[in-house]
Amino acid sequence: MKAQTLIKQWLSSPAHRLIHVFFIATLGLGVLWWALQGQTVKAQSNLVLSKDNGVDTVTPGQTLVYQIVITNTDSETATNLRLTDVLPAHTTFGLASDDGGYKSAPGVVTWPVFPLNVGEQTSRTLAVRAASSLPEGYVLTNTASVSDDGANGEDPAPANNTDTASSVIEWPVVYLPLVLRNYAIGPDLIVEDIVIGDGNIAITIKNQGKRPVPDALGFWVDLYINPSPAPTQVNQLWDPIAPYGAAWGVDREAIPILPGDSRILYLYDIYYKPNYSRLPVALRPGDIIYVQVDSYNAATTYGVVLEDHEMSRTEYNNIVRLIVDSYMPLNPVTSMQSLPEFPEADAMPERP
Ligand SMILES: [Ca+2]
Ligand SMILES: [Ca+2]
Ligand SMILES: [Ca+2]
Repeated sequence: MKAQTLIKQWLSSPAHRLIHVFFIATLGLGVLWWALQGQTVKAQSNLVLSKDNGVDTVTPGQTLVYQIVITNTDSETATNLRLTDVLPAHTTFGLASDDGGYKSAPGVVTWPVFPLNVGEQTSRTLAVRAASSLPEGYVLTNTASVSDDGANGEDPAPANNTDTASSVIEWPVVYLPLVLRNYAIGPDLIVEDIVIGDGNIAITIKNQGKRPVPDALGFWVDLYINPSPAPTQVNQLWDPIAPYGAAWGVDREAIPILPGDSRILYLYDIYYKPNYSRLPVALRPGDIIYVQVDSYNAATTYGVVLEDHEMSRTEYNNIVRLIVDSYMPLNPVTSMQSLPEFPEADAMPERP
């Protein structure tokens, strides 16, 4: 009983309470120290890689330029960084900056190793070309990865050492052949004006295209009076389809014709070909006249002058139509001096 009493007295004494508190506090501090110790941030390097090519869609055959950015976000220098990029299938390697090299067997681009200081950022550029046969909706996926030699500790977040850029193949809305057609650049001859008066017919032809009408070969202009059927295309001479008509060989000093320039042709002028013409005594109201410029060349399907619309196969604009509104006698050839001064030019496509 005496011993029990002594223990009770000790347990309830202030000295015991003090020791008890001290013991609990020491234990708590120890646990706290242990916990903090486990969370202490170790010195290390954390590499972060990001990759982008700036586009979401790409047309077949287009070149894609990828930018790969690597950052060391932690507190130690990273050494001997290895950067690799796995090219997407159906692409062709173009170039890699900073001496990057391509090995076709695994289809991987690698760069020479490099260090990256704390907080430092560096970038590499890579260009590849998408195959021209890729279908609409195909996804080109390109992944780059970086790692260091671990000399200053393991990367604490390896997931962000890799990044992928994806681009979806999108065919152009207007297909390539059509684009080329619409952008054909060449000469473009038109009949700008026809004036009937003073016993004559004046025909203004113009090159409204962006290239000169060349001077290598003269071209024909045909005039059709009451043709049936109406002329609609090149290589329709007036005489098989009209009772009357006329022809001019535009050659010699009339060519070349620069963009925007015009020439005026008259009945009986030096380009008029009486041998290939037959005119009525007079034009009458209701007569229908057609004029076609660059009307004939048996060797081609476009005449002599390959015009922009003939390259692009767009609307043919070389024929105009006119209805005569009043009676007008046509002057006959009055003198030989209005016939060609030069022998028949041989630089003209021969008519049948
Ligand atoms: Ca990382
Ligand atoms: Ca034309
Ligand atoms: Ca033509």
